[in-house]
Amino acid sequence: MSRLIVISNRVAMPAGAKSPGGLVVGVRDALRESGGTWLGWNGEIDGAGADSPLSSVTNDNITYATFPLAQQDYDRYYRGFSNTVLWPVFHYRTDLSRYRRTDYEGYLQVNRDFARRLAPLVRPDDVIWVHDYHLLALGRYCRELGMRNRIGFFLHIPFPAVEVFKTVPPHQALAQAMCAYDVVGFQTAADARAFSDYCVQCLGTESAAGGLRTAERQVRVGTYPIGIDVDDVATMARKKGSSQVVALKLGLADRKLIISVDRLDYSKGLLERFAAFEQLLEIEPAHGSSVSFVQLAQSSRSDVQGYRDIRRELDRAAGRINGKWGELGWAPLRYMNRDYARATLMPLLRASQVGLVTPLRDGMNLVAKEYVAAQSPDDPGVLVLSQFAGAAREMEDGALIVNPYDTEDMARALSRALHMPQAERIERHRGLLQGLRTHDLAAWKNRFLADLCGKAKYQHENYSL
Ligand code: GDG
Repeated sequence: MSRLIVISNRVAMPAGAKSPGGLVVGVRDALRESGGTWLGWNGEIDGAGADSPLSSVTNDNITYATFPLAQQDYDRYYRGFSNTVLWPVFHYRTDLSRYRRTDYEGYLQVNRDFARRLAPLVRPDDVIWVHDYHLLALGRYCRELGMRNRIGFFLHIPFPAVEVFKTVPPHQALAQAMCAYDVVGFQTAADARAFSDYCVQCLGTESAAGGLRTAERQVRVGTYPIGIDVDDVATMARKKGSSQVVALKLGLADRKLIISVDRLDYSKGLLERFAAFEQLLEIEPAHGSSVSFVQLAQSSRSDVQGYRDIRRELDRAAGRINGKWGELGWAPLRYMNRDYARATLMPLLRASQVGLVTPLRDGMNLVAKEYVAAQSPDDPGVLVLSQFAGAAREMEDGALIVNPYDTEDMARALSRALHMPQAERIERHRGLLQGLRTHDLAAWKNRFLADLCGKAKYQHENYSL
């Protein structure tokens, strides 16, 4: 039986996060089923970098093979090209992109190192699944080293429109490298189309049924919307949660709760969301003392300039809103930069009346899905969701879809959500939950692997999004 090898920038070790998120669970399940290896960076910086040995730990049928990065590789590959060019451009923030040729060379070098580390681990019938924007070029280096295995790639973030992608100077080389994979998967049909359009228009690649045809191979270009483990989230949400959840509920008294949970990232639209909440207080001052907005923002990539800037702006905006609207015993906006356990987050989502998920651009957005799964079906909260989250494609019938660039639109949606009758909330929630179960985490993994391996055990329903 062929084994699976998963490669991602970071590896989630078995003894790491006590309550791993959806993606980690999905990848581990896939690996456990067929036995396999998860290869990637261990999160540490070490002078030896590419020369340091691979360290391996085997647990529950999975081998975790990890290595450190040298400081220069981290600066060029991770902080530089991945997070100061690809991340902003793929989220349509070309203004934040800072291209440097040395960073790009470092990016390619690390992609080559990943391939070099992979080569001795691979058997001829292994199937290889590569994840995300850090490793766009890995497939190409695997081929150069003679690997003829089935190799698939999944992009977790959006793929931008052709003219936007072209702002990345080495756009041609990157897209060509992506065509070394057998399957290139995206979150939404729009992302898949943007990639195919680019290849046809700018590389002259021939389009073929289900994808593209290059001189070397048939590349399947597919849509695989990532989902969540619905029952896992629902079970966690029903628990009482930590003392922090209890304290929040007590502090709320009869006030309604609007909640947002994000990584602290400029793509998540937090400033625009704060403005919408303020507008709600302005148009309906009665909400002033009857609603609380809690924004949890787990800090991330704080050594990248764009992230430091957004953090400063958010601190300022939160202080201003509370200064203007707060009372001695109450602050309307609670903005927290901490990492919370999932066992705390899920009951918090359930305790709220509105889930406000308004990224300016997002590959999928798992929080939107977790919010719905965490609700009580008898008295569910309402999801207010940005039209620019990949999740909006699946959730437009049940969520209130908003344009995050339109403050009034968001404020009106918040008001509508806060006043929505119970029967309508139940009806919307029922439809959303059904969708979550159809496109869950197992379906995502099975559909991708079915296309990659062509095996009956990964059979799936055909659906398009
Ligand atoms: C990328 C793409 C795509 C949040 N705060 C804490 C915490 N979280 C968890 C959430 C959720 C996850 O982190 C965030 O997932 P998202 O999907 O919302 O966003 P990204 O991190 O940007 O993920 C995205 C995703 O990949 C999967 O393909 O959907 O579009 O950008 O699960 O609950 N978890 C813990 N503490 C926190 O404080 N433990």
